[in-house]
Amino acid sequence: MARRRVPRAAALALLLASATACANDVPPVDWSKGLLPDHVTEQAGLVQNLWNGAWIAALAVGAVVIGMIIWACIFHRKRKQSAELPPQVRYNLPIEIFYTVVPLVMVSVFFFFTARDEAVIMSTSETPDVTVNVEAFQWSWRFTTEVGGKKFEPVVGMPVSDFNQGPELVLPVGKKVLFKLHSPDVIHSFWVPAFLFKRDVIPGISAEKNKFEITTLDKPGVYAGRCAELCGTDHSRMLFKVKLVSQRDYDSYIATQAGSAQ
Ligand SMILES: [Cu+2]
Repeated sequence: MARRRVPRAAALALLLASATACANDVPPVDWSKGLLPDHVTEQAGLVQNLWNGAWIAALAVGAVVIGMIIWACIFHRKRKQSAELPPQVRYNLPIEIFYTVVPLVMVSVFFFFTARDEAVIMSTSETPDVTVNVEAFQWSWRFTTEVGGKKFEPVVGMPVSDFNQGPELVLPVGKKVLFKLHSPDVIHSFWVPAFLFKRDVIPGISAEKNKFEITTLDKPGVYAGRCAELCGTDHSRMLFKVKLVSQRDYDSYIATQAGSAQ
């Protein structure tokens, strides 16, 4: 009886594994829009797809597992009072291989897509349009922008209760922006929910090593930013805002800033 079920179970596992593999190729799904914030970088699109794919795969696996539990509960109940044990399947090599291989396949599929997307998300180009040096300190942020060989006066913040009152980081849409992160005191974490990305800012790790790059989408607006690592008394007030503007608005913003040639 058990032996007959093995090929069927193996076929099901194959189907599951291939369904998991396909899940990541589907275009961005809108149903999750209410669950993750609307994103404003190209890289965040990959994160959104990865997240959707992982959920679809997890739901498919969950549905099969719960279905099998319900099936066993209904069709394999103890019907009559009897001392006889049902057929035992201990030391069944095919089944043991099966339930070793299937989870390995599932984990490998998750790992493959995660590693593939992470490699893209964490890559930096040699030619960013804007470089932002981010200094996270107890308890706010200092943003120093470099554009076209010029370095501008830092924008420095103070602890605030509303991100709109925090330091403002102005960025142009449709451009490559390189962030270099640095902390003089304790561990902080640079987080803009609309980037679907956060990164720890660790004292002792140079900004040259701790960096990431985004390509902003054409979505002008003001987006909240915060510290995502408990860093002391005013951690919750370590808020800032990212303002995405058109290139023309960005040029006039830069023109009003005091800067120095590098
Ligand atoms: Cu912090």
